[in-house]
Amino acid sequence: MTRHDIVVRAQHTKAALQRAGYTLWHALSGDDTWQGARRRIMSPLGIASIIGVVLVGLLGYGIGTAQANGAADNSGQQTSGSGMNMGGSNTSSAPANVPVATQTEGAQPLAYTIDSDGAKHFTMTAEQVMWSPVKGQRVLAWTLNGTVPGPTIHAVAGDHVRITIINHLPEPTSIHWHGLLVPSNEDGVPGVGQKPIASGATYTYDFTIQDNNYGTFAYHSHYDDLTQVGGGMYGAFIVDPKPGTAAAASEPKVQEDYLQIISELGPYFVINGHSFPDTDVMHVHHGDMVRVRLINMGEMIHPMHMHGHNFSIIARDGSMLTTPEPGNTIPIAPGETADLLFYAWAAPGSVYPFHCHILSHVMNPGQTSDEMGGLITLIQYDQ
Ligand SMILES: [Cu+2]
Repeated sequence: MTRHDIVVRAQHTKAALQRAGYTLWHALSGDDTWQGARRRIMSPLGIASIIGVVLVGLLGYGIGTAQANGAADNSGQQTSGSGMNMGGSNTSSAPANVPVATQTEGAQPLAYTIDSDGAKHFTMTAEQVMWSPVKGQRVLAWTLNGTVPGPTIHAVAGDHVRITIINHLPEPTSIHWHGLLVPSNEDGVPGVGQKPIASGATYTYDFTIQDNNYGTFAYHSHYDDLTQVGGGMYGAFIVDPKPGTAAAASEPKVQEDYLQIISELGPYFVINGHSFPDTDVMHVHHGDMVRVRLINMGEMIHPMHMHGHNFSIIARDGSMLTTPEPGNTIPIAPGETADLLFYAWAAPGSVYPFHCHILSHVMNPGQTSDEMGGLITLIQYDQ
């Protein structure tokens, strides 16, 4: 086994460990009653699971230590294990040469150049960084351009686009254009339409966005998905309707337009790469119409509830609904997108939470139940 193989294997072990710890953390923190959780944990199966998790943990630690042996730890402050949180092991097996992220905000607009044939040409680099989901904690992230989420691609229906991916990951990758009606050889699925992009290689996707294919979409890795997508390799792909069309005329007129990409990142629940209290605040003014583009790139359904407002669900998966659906809670499943529209009726100075209603998803590892974390953002009325 080469050193590279050991590193890759350690990362895989880390992911398995993370998932095992995560499951146990869920059993304990409970989408269910404590009595129910305790019964499950004290059952023979529960005890066997705990022993299993501990064994996997010891194995993961052993491999992690072996590969990190002799290499200086330059990753600074790291996730520390506490209680049932397996966070300490998340980073102990991270390759020592992974740099700390130099940016703190993901989902920033991605600039492009215009090719000689008029195509909009975007470029992203797939790379690992140590990312901070919440102050004082770092996790190994698999990213595009060094942030979780990756940058936001913004285009117009009818655009010819090229997207070059430079793979600086220690393993192959590929990118899927989620919700875009592209030829199958541009769809980003290795073994179906393309070969994976090898570590160190560069690959350019090339397609034209169909005229009626506009709305809130996404992109994400489609290789070693649990590690790469779970590690942060995703972003928004927003397509505006063609100017001058009926679709463009019927676009909602909004004063504020927010994007929230929900996911899990190791033991953290994140919106745009951060857990509360470090999530982005949605600033509004009294009288604004506000759009929130929700995208779920995680592995769980999240019923997102908005305090103090009723919203209209105006689009799902990029398609406008013929009849908008009113509500104040929207369960958003893995892979789904939804566009919400609400009227900011309240007085300046008002603050309302928008949060997942599965209460174990509004906690960070190591927090007690009277603390808030995870999938919460605030709607702040500015003066
Ligand atoms: Cu949730």
